[in-house]
Amino acid sequence: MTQLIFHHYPPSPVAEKVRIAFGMKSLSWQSVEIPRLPPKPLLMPLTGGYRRTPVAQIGADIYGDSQNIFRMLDEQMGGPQLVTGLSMALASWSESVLFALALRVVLTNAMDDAPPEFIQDRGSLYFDKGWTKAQMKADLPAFIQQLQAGLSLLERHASQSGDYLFGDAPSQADANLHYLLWFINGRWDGGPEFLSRFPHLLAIQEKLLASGTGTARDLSGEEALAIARAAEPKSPTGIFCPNPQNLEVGDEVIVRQAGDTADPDIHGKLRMLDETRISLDMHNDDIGHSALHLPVLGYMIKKA
Ligand SMILES: N[C@@H](CCC(=O)N[C@@H](CS)C(=O)NCC(=O)O)C(=O)O
Repeated sequence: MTQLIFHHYPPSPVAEKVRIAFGMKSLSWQSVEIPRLPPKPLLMPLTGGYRRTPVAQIGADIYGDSQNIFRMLDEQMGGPQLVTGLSMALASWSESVLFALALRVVLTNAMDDAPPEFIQDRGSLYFDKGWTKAQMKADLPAFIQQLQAGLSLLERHASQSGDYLFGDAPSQADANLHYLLWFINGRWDGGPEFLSRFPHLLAIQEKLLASGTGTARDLSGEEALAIARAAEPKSPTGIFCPNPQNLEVGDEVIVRQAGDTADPDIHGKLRMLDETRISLDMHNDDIGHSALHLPVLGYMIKKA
């Protein structure tokens, strides 16, 4: 049986970014469906409070954030290598710029119909403090314009890039494109017409969709916790990069999402630090010892 466990919910676009990578690698995986809103009682013991979706698990090693999950897939799951320095850089830009714009467009359009607690929660994660419905609606055309500008840069590139964004084989860069298109197309009434202006991007997405999302088998949240409980973390420990904060293995550290968001602080003991990943040793009454892995880029790391 596959050891790869994926905690997600079907409508999550960031989870879709990873599911499409499972297809690129033809992986078998175990699927745990988590709630769209906190509380997430069967996930929190694994993540020490990290609440974003998706999360990947191998035994007692827990991987938060899609950029980190892509790295883990290449390191541990075999299949074609998907990540390059440039694909990671593109992932960062597509999340911080394009996905942020797409979220504004989709959520502003959904504001009058979606459950208020959902809009409130996502507003606390993604929008500027003090945002109002009226302001979001008034700004909508300006955000659509920016989204169009961003996608048109990728469209211009795709018109000359070959079958995929980085040539003849799919990579993380294409997954970063796919989740944006999937989200805009599926969750905004005006999405299909808006996207029809980007035929080369849509052609890449069609090829990705044809290769699917791998083979999934359902697993309950309780089973996933039992797997973590029965395992010990297997990931490396040590400091493997220049270390401007002079952190040492075993230091109590706090990691939080960069920016002014409602995400909680994550507390743990430093297990491993390299250029792009921080790993924390966590201890929890329910599952015992686990390791939480988060990216460095996009996260503030501080000694507690
Ligand atoms: N940087 C994170 C962003 C993840 C993210 O914002 N995911 C959305 C779902 S698509 C989320 O966590 N929403 C709040 C939630 O699920 O509780 C990543 O790449 O994984």
